[in-house]
Amino acid sequence: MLLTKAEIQARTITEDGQVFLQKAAQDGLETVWDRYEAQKPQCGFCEMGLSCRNCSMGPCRIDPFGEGPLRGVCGADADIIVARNLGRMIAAGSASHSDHGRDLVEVLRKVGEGRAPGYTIRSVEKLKKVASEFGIAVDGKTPSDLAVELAHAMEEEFGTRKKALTFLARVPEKRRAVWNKLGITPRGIDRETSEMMHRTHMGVDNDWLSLLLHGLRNALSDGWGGSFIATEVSDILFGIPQPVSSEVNLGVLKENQVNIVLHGHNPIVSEMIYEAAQDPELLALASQKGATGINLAGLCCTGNELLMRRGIPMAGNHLMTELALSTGLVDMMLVDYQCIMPALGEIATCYHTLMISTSDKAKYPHMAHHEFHPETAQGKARELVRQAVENYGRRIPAKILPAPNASTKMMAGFSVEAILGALGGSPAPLIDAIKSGAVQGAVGVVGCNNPKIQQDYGHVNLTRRLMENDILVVDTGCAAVAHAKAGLKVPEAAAHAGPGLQQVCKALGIPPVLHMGSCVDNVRILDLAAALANTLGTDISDLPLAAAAPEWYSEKAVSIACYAVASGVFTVLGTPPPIFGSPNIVKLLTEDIEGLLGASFAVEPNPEKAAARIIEHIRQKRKALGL
Ligand code: XCC
Ligand code: SF4
Repeated sequence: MLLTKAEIQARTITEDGQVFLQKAAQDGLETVWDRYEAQKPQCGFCEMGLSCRNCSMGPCRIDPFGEGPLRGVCGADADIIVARNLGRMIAAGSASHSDHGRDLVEVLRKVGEGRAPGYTIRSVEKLKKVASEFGIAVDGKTPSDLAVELAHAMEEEFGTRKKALTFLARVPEKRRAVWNKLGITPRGIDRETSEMMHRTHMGVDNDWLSLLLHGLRNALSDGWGGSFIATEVSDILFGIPQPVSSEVNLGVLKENQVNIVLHGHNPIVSEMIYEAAQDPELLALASQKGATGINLAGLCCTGNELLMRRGIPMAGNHLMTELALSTGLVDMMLVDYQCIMPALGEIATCYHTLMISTSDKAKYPHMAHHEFHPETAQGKARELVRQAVENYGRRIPAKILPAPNASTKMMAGFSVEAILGALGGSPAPLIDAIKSGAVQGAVGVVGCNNPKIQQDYGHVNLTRRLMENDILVVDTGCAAVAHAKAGLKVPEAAAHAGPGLQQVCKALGIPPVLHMGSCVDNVRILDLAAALANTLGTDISDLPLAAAAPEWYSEKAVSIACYAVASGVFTVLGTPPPIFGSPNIVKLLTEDIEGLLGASFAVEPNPEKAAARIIEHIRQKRKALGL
């Protein structure tokens, strides 16, 4: 059934999204938005966090109006049930990032052992730096030896043998004291997740405050542990991102080239595909088939990883993943894991697209499974790129619709190293700009798309307001792609910033919105915040900083938001988390937690109002610093 113009516009602000929503409808596809409509009304108990199925005496639910049951069969009340549910969301998010990190550590070890042909150490400098942080003597050792030693040391981080995670050494003293006082210093990465699952089993931790405190510790084990390892090891293996120009939106898919779209999160597979796509033999095959080249494009965070390091263009963010297929131009989509809708495989059956899953832990309906392992990844990548090339000729002309709009230019690659590089090697110029007021503060705008919110509306409007008020925006994940599509990630976009920020951007030749990477790369933002605080000898919570996730959907986003607040950063969520069934917990997280951590959460779906709150927060922080 075709959609009306109003229906389409209510779903997304993006031009390509609007075109391909109609194309998908014409092709008879059911999209994430249709399935969301079909789910309405969604369960009110679950929305409020008041349902529990943690054991087989249940499922249970608490009546928020006090007319029905106020306790589950075991006796758990609203506070306990909401806290347990939130705790399990954090555990799932933290586990996802951390398992991603572990997979990279495995590759690092195998590279060192000479068992991962095709992979190498691209940043020996970072390898040495991180190895030193782990107490490994680096002098006189080969990169291979160091890789093995560092991998072993990192494997230890996942277990229980440490009192605190190694990367906590980068955290300002004052912040560590806060964590020690509250008893939330993260220990082993897996340990905190495992303990969360234990605590939320029936009959274990039934004090909602104690559960939530452990939730923060679990989230910190992600932020300063699993995700931190993921980012640092990715840099060691694939290189530290440096500023790079690229393009974004469905216009990056080429009619006359073999289009391979890479979707998911972990760069392990996509980096090998990137290498294979340069293979002269495969390029020759492509031209034999009538294609002028092999074109890679990214979706979600696998896309962000490739964009940051190789300048590979982005086809889109989370809600574009189905619509990308409806162009009829995708010859192969390769997925690894996380945020890959299980609907994708079936949608692809409408086209000639080959759908390939690559991880032993992530299989999907209607996808061919080609498992990648470090030992065999190089050969596997060539085999799959060859298949994609051979599939080029099987496109169905009647189903092809190239994007009517040109792709939008963007810049990416702003690792902490790159930002400090642009500043001349130290954070001092940024601190000076903040002191002078040219830059009022900095905000991380991060996270997903969610069909409950008009696609990209939350990100783009919040970010525009912040820029206009001289607030530097750093971003990651699908938010970063939203900003790029809106044209905010080119130096010329500084024209839309306030006068102070405009000047700083012009002087440095940078956009007002800096792409810092994928979702695990939110730790780059933490790292930068910690470096600023350390330079000033203060705590992160003293700085004029904030974070926002205007359109978040995933459990990983819950973990990220929790480690941001626990690290001292005020965080505004656009979609409401399932906590409103417990007034006690809402009060704790939005008010009282400030006294414990120097930061709190806010929930504000309206981006204009969210911007106003953040601007006010930054004003307060500046005032407290005497600025
Ligand atoms: Fe995007 Fe990272 Fe969210 Fe997934 S979670 S929708 S930001 S791809 Ni990371
Ligand atoms: Fe019900 Fe308690 Fe079991 Fe949850 S743990 S399902 S509230 S009995």
